[in-house]
Amino acid sequence: MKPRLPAVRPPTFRGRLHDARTATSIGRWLGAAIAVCFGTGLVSHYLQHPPDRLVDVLPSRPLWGYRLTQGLHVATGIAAIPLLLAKLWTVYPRLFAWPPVRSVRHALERLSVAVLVAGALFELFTGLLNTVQWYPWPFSFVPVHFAVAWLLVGALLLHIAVKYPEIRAHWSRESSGTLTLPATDGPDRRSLLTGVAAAVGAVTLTTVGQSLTPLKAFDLLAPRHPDHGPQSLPVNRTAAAAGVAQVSAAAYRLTVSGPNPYTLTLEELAALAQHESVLPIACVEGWSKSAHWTGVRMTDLLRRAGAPPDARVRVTSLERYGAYRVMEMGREYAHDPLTLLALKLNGQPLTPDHGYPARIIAPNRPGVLQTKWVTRLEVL
Ligand SMILES: Nc1nc2c(c(=O)[nH]1)N[C@H]1C(S)=C(S)[C@@H](COP(=O)(O)O)O[C@H]1N2
Ligand SMILES: [Mo]
Repeated sequence: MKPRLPAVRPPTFRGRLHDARTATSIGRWLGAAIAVCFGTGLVSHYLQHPPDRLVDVLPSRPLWGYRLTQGLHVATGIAAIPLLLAKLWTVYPRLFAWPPVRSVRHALERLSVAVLVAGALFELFTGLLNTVQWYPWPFSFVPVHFAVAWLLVGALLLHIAVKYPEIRAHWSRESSGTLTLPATDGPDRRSLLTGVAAAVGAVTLTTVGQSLTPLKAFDLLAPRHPDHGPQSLPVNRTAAAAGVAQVSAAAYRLTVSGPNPYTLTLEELAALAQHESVLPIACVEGWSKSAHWTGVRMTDLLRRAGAPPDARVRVTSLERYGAYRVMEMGREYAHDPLTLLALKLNGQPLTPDHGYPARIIAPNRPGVLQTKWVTRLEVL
């Protein structure tokens, strides 16, 4: 912070914990976390809600792609919480500076800061509550979280542009020498930064095991543990919660519509060529886990219906209501040999909560689109 108007700065805020060097140090980590969170958020959004012209080009590889990007999205969002709090604490004396507006540049800066702070608090708060599936607000999460992300990134770019001279001046330790402040970091700043790093490390270590399974022993704070659930796989929405009654094997039918429509019983489905895929469920809420799936290749089912090799498919669940009852797959997913209508999980028939008798499992795909209790396929 260049002490441009030193007379109005309350003396209690002269310490190096509230200066521009500290704000820059924390700000660049916060900026990096927000950048990764934004980029991976875009990936997640377009995989879940692709515009029509993207549907057929969305790649089904790498098969761990969504697991990585969504794991990073949630991990960087969580890490950004202590970073944002520390950054706000560092700069808050400036938020109450007087006079509130000194010039056009200053007004722009304050406007960008207002949008930036509100946007960042909103995104991290709604994102964190989404990981525990708690929605104490009247709007729907996805479109609003997506829209405010753009607002936040716009405000961040404006902020960086307006602050560029200060950021450059305080980027490295040596540059503090251009100020009237001492050139070396004192123990105050160093201990603040160490404390912030420790907080980031602690929240990361106690949550990242929800998707980075080698660290699952430390997963104490995440809402899901990768091992907790039937067949050693978490369940996002149980059959009871989805209103799907116990499906009887005798009554179940898979109907496939297309040029040559057909219907199969469960026995007939199980008699078709079975294949195994090792693929993760990667939930948008941040947990993910790999599993062994056995079932019929989607591409075999489509070929049998006379589908052209670039056909899309619409998948419908037995679930009566709910946002994930119907899902569409572009051609890359539908014709990937790893994409299955799975009947078994880790060698056992699916439990009702994992989608008995049949569910979709496809590579590089958000968990919400791995439809459970599948009863209908339509060649599009
Ligand atoms: N029909 C249907 N399929 C669904 C869901 C759902 O609510 N209804 N939830 C999805 C979500 S959000 C996830 S993360 C995965 C989880 O699969 P699992 O419960 O077998 O782990 O299932 C998906 N399939
Ligand atoms: Mo999910």
